[in-house]
Amino acid sequence: MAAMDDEKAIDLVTKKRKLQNEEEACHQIETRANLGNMDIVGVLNDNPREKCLFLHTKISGDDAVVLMEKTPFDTKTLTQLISQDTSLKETLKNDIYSTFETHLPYHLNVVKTTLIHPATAKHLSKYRQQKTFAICETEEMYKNVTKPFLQEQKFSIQWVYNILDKKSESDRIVFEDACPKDGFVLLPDMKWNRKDLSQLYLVAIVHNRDILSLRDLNHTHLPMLNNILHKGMEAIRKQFTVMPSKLRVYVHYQPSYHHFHVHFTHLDLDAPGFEADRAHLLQDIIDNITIKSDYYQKKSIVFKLRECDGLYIKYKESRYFN
Ligand code: G7M
Repeated sequence: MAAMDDEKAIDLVTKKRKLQNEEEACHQIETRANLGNMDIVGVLNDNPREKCLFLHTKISGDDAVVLMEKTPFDTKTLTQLISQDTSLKETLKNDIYSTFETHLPYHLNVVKTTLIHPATAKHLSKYRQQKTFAICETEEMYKNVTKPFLQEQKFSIQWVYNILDKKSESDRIVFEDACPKDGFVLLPDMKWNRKDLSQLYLVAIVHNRDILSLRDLNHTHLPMLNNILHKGMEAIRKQFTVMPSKLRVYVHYQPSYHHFHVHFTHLDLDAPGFEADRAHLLQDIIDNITIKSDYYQKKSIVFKLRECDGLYIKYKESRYFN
């Protein structure tokens, strides 16, 4: 009887391994099919601390950007992580200290890949590692340099319109207020894997298509801003049981895409872009505008630019550069 059970167990293990191998083979073929059709042009950024690699590639002659980042550990898979399926190769032993090169089971060793294809010169510049410089933009500098630059450059925000028109990502929408003036769509940011709540990252995109950035906001936008803050937090509480006290809600200046949107991230998330020279808390924005309607038209705003950014080049050519 015991021998029969052992046999069955072995049979099951063999079947499971076979299935896993088939799954692996299938994934590998898919992966090769996906990445094998591109040529590597060069490395845009290789960041060991953030464990990500950004590549410039070509697909059928078109530029493409491939963003690869190692995914965080998932504590739900601990029993699979600390198991005999994880193999360790010792690389150091000294007294009570040891280090290992670790090979995780296939399904735990995941890299998130984002593909931008066809990519524009601005995409290549956005992901290329570069020196950064702080600009203190006054009201006059915004009028004479930044705004004309934004109006002349054409960085497509088609992805935003696709979301608002329900042509893309409509199945991911967490909440919508459809009012054309004060409404918005709340959905997961492309950066979030939608699994790990401590990495929670959503973005609220407004229906109003006339607001380029923070600079355009005044008291007429208060109903929209309050809507986003309160309805957005409530929707996240309901859907993900993440409390408002665990959220960071902010706006980028300068944003990458000039259609007004608000970031909702988990407080524990070390998200790139919440530094003081880029993130403006939505609550502060509401308070500042309530106190003074033209606060963001008058205020000097400090932000950082990278040396290849078109706007930085414009500033370098301008009389404001020193
Ligand atoms: O820096 P800025 O405030 O413009 O940030 C724009 C945000 O939009 C970033 O956090 C991006 O990860 C996110 N994002 C960009 N694209 C192209 C998409 C997209 O196609 N879908 C979604 N859901 N988020 C995006």
